Amino acid sequence: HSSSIPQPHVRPLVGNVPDVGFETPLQNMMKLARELGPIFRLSFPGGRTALVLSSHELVADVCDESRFDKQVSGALKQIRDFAGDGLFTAMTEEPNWGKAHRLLMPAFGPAAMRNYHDDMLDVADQMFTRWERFGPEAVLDVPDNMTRLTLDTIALCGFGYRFNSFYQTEMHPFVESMVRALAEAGNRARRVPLQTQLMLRTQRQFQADIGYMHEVTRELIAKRRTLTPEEAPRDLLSLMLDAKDPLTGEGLDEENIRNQMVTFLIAGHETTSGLLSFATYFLLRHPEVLEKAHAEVDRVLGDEVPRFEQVGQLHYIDQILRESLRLWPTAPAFSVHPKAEETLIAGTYPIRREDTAVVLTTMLHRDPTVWKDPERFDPDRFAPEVRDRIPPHAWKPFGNGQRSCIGRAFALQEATLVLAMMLQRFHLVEPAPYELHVRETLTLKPEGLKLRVRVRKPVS
Ligand code: MNH
Repeated sequence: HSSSIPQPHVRPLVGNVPDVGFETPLQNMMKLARELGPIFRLSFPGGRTALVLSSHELVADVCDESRFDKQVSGALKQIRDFAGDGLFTAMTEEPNWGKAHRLLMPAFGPAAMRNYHDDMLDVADQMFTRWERFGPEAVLDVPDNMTRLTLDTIALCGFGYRFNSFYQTEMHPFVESMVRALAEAGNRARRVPLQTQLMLRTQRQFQADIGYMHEVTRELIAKRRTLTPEEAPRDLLSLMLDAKDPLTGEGLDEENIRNQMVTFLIAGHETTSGLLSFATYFLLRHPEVLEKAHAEVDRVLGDEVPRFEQVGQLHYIDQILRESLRLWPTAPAFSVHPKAEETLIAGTYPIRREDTAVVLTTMLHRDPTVWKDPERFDPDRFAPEVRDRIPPHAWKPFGNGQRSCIGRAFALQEATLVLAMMLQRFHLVEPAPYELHVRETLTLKPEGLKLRVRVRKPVS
């Protein structure tokens, strides 16, 4: 019966790898979904099978956590070479997942966001002050700026460390190592293992990048240990060093703390910087949305430095971010597998325990049975009076259930604050017509998006 699931032609040895490709695997899968429909099959070297899902009915079924669990395979499994059993790459049944999840949850709850406000403001102010000084003629690279911003923000909020990316010409070397290692992890998942074994230089570079990332985190821990308890900031790092899991009474060991730090530095900035970049892209494209957003920011913030309470009142900015995450969810897919040996998806499609169900979020978010005119950018889809009508599993930019994004509140707090400050201070100008070019490094970014800004009003 499984033969009724569409699949691109399977080639010997490499299976469907050429269909997915290396530069733009996600966009190639989007194309396949448009051709083959809401479920299709891919076969990979080593006998791995993936069912790629993009309708909200099929996705709702695999979001049933009593039958499905996160699958750590493919690129995620390769990322374990540097993020180990950190939250993102741990398997649910590994004791360290539950332990770290329970221990860290309080630091990511809505109440904890207040603690991060001053640091978020600090870094955002660095970026916007720099923009002001460059003046209205300067052409700013949006993803570059947003990446510096989000990396500095997570390092400062999480570990009390300043990368000071806005005071350097080059991005911090951690970013280069991280981007290269993430790309290699993705590529490894699509090669036959023998290929990787033959690529000696690539292997050496991968090991060097991993070594460097670990060195950075080791230094951060060592620096922290030189501080007295009174001097140490109450941040993620001090929580990880001191707190005990309420269930087992155990703390996290040093290797796991390092894995969590690499995880937060990666997961905590790539996706949020992509979100801010896409949101900026959509604002430049939609003058009527831009105008409404300026009006809300003026009403809520006036010309004051934003306070924590005000960020929660920027409802239209929040809608813009949600709609940006609908069209370009910057973590564009997640994977699950059945807990039992075999089950049926939506009572119809058989899937085995070792198979993967890939939720292709970018196409789920374009399911025409849920979203009217799905390609159109329209923040009003998330207006308070209509958002309850969106089916429960139709919008999943942060993944599913207990394995969903722990940093969701953090990301939205940061992105709302930053977008609002940008609109408060500047008129946005598109320097030259930009054609969207989505670059994939496991996450998505609008590569080459440029911006000029004209100061609107001074902020006191
Ligand atoms: Mn985040 C898991 C998307 C920001 C830390 N994140 C996930 C998943 C998605 C996701 C999707 C689920 C992946 C999977 O099922 O395999 N995350 C995002 C997006 C943004 C984001 C779209 C910003 C926008 N994430 C952040 C930030 C942090 C963070 C900011 C940290 C400060 N995310 C995580 C961690 C996990 C995760 C940690 C793994 C959680 C777990 O499995 O316990």
